[in-house]
Amino acid sequence: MQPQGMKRGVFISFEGSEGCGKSTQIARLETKLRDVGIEVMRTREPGGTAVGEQIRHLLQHAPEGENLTSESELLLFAASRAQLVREVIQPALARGTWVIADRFLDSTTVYQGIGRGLNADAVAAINGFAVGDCLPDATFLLDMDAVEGHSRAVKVRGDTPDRMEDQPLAFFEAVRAGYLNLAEAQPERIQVIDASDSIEEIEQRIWAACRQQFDEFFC
Ligand code: Z5A
Repeated sequence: MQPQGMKRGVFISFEGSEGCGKSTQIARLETKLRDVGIEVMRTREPGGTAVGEQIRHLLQHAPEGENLTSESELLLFAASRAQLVREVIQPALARGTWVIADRFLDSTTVYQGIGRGLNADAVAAINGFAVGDCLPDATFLLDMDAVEGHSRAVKVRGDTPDRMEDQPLAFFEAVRAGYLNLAEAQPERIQVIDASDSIEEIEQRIWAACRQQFDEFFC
């Protein structure tokens, strides 16, 4: 429940394939929001809580995660998010802080549902159970060619992929198509942005969209 007289913060998520520029744009949006006096925090997934960071390690780097089945993978992503929602996101929104999420439930819908080919109804049910009614007010999908995104990511991290990154190109192409289908189905929430435009152009577009959609916060 929202405390009386206090405006709930805005919840924004960023989605897209590796290297599409989520972290870059989140940092810029955070700065712009702070500059106009809005309190803001960012989260990342998997991770963002002590439990979530352990899950992240298991999912991405730990040798114990090597034989994870797709079903276990799905449940681990969901567990990380369930913790993050209740421990971090909901309390922040309730005290009026804006939350910018580097990935949220659309990642699971697309990576586990489409990429891993898990049953869509099961993924939707588990996603719903994990987040309850905590859904983003707006989502920016940074869309880009999978090969280009991959080569950007390699430049940052070097050529040693973690467990999630170590998939064939077809996996990432399916993920991209899955994201675009999701955006088409939910145009009121998900805005597609061409991630191959310049960093500055994308920043301006995201800022304009936020100013327009959440104008009551900018008086
Ligand atoms: N995953 C999942 O399967 N299911 C789930 O439910 C969740 C996640 C939540 C998390 O990866 C992995 O988990 C991810 C999905 C899966 N696996 N994959 N593959 P992560 O958190 O380690 O990393 P990531 O989310 O994939 O993102 P990233 O690689 O860190 O990239 P990014 O944040 O989107 O991009 P960036 O760091 O801002 O930019 C990359 C480089 O490009 C950098 O040098 C920038 O300066 C440059 N850049 C950025 N924008 C531009 C533009 N516009 N032009 C030129 N260059 C640019």
